[in-house]
Amino acid sequence: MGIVNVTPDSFSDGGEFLDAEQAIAHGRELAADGADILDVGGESTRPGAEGVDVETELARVVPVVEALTGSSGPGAPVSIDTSKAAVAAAALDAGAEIVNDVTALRADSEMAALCADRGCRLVLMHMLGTPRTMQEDPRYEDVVDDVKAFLAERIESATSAGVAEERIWVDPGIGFGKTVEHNLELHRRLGELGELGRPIVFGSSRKGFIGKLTGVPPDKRLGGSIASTVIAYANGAEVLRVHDVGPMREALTVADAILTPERTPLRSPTADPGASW
Ligand code: HH2
Repeated sequence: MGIVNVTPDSFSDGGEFLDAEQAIAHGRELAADGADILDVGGESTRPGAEGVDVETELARVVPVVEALTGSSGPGAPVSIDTSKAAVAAAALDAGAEIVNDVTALRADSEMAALCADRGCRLVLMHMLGTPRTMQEDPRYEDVVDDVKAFLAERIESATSAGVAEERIWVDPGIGFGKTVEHNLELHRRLGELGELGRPIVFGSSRKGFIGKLTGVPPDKRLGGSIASTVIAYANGAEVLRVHDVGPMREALTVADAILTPERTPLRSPTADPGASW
């Protein structure tokens, strides 16, 4: 899942793709690099972020979703990263197929019915508190058990509102109300979320815990993001939400070959003097 942020203030690429043309070009590039899904978002959820109003978010995302879907799009399904039902509805109308709601249907009382009605895929993510406050001393009894119980309750809430269970994906919400140790524990014990019986989405790309471990700024966190994403994949994540699709795809292809050899066909490397190694 390649990230297309149409925002002025996202933590790692804020402002880079605010202009619709730039965001569309970026989405096409991510698809060409091998993204299977493009996740378009018009509101930053970084720690401390203020929300944006619905008109602003609509104006940012709808032209981008329109251009990246349909016959002129690059062919990867689009997900809309929003917690507002009006934005999700407009994005679905424009061609999006997945709703990625970081509040897991808690922010907008219309969201569950919309997703049930449209039959779209739905990502339910764990977050402790709100983006404005979530990093102020987050505490858990046991982070993995608590995240799992939360997601089980949100699945129940979504299905009782009419969302088909097989359309739901779950996400532990790396960085959303978690200390470095909470994030690391979620990597180590990610397999326990498999007991929810739904595909796991995992988004650690360039996030703060990598900076705290390595001391490097967001645009230099590729190495740390690869380590985190590969371990999440090895521990059961099926959808990896990332900024750097090309290098991540290569890392996951190699990881996949090690973990499941029968699934990986060999390719001929271009210009590789070391190919016979
Ligand atoms: N993380 C961010 C946004 N949306 N959605 C899911 N399902 N999982 C995540 O971990 C997740 C998400 C935050 O990252 P980013 O979009 O790069 O930054 P910002 O919120 O500042 O735009």
